[in-house]
Amino acid sequence: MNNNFYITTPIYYVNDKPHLGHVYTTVACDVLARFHRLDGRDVYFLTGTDEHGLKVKQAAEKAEMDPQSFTDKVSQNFRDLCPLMNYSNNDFIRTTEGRHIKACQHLWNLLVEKGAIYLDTYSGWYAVRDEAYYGEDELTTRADGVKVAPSGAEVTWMTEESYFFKLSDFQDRLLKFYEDNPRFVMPESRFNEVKSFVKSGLKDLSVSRTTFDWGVPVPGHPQHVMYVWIDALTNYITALGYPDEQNDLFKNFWPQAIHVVGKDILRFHAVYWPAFLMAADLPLPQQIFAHGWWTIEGQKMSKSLGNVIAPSDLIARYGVDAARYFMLREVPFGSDGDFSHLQAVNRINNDLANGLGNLCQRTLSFIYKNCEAKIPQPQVFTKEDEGLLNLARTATLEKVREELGQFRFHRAFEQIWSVVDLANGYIDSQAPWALKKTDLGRMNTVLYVLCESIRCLAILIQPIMPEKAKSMLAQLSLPENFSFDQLATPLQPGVVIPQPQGIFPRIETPEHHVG
Ligand code: ME8
Repeated sequence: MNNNFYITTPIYYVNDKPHLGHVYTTVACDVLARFHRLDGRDVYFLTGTDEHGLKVKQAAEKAEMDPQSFTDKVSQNFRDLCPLMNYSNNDFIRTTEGRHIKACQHLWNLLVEKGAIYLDTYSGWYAVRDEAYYGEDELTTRADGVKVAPSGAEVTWMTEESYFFKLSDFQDRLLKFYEDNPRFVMPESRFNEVKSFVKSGLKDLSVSRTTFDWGVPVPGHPQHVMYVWIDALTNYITALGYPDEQNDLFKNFWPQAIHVVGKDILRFHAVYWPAFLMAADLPLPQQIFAHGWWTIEGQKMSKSLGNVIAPSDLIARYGVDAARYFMLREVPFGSDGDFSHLQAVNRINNDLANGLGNLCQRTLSFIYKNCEAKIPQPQVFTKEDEGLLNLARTATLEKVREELGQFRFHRAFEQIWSVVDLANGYIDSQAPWALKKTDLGRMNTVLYVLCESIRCLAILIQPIMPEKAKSMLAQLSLPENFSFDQLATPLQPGVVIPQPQGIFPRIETPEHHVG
């Protein structure tokens, strides 16, 4: 396995405030970034904002601001989320930065040099909301007679002089590449959609606009700005120092890139982006994962419905770590999910308060009260003790690694929670409170095994719930931040632990909140 790991989120449009959907993708990437760092890999994790294009320009006009001041303000909302949601990103890129404009123009010139871009005129149905042209056959007519794209966005007829990218030249090369790289797009069902789109024939892609100026100017032809997607996709290499291909970041990380995106923007990442890179003779990313879509209590998230879930609301209700856990535990990452507060409360109370929280509280309070607050000295381990210790110290990490390698967050968390369940069952069956009266030596062994399980659980949950993990480690008088190879370093008996504090509070049911 290569030791470098580069993971990216989409860069988010700054036409609106961040919501659950944006947080979902970035938290998923953050969990992977943290996991791989703790697993001993060199990680580079990138997120940022997409600040050009007609959609952003129109949002700025609506706000009666010039586009740059508007994007400065809205981009800040996304940047402020990084500490709030505890993202461990190495960089935050904005497409209005000088380094990015330089990278886009360099790539553009290269594509012109290679004969992949030419000038022509373009007419077609354009959806501002999607920043995309659609074919007549893709449109439907709404009850009010307005034509709409498959996404529901209204389209208008546009004619403009435009540069084109020779996408049609890349059909065979793309199909060959897909065949040679059967895990390039995940999940597989989405990869099949991509392949059939490419097989159905690729038309050249209009890659410049003259009808507005909020974009990267085309070198030597500044009345054209670059199509926002050619601009946006380039962010992934700008951040690694492109066009300086000898830069260490670029050399080490670019060929290892994994792009995590929502299913809405898979085509741009799995078809257009690889074609641009092929045309420029640049290496392609390793993989693209397209996750599913959140609806809110059965409905699309939208401002007009007033059902947009703001990250600040999630944090206020559940706390950052529980919110991070819930989003990735509840729904398989490639599938669509429906968000409801009731589900969130049930999941958090069940897995965190009753499951992990209860395990810590029962074990550590018992030790605090009955063992002079000291980690007990174990005696001989039974088969059952060894079973739990082995699951916590070694077997679970291997399973988690395997599941996360397939982006199966929910299954990875299930593996960790099988340790929680086993340990909770163990405390019940071993009943240290009864052993206290009959066999102090055995009681100490049981409590030690439980402390070891808690220690390993704290280490394993670090990528998902970094703050809760720190609190758990502190309750065992351990410092924060353990890499996974420290799973094998057992607790020292005799160490004094602080008075236990509840780490995973129960959440009231939503009805109580509303009142
Ligand atoms: O498309 N459920 O930006 P964007 C799940 N700038 N994920 C959601 C979601 C939902 N309901 N809503 C949004 C763009 N997302 C371009 C990307 S990349 C080079 C350029 C997430 O602000 C999901 O990751 O519209 C989706 O792909 C992304 O936000 C779209 O963000």
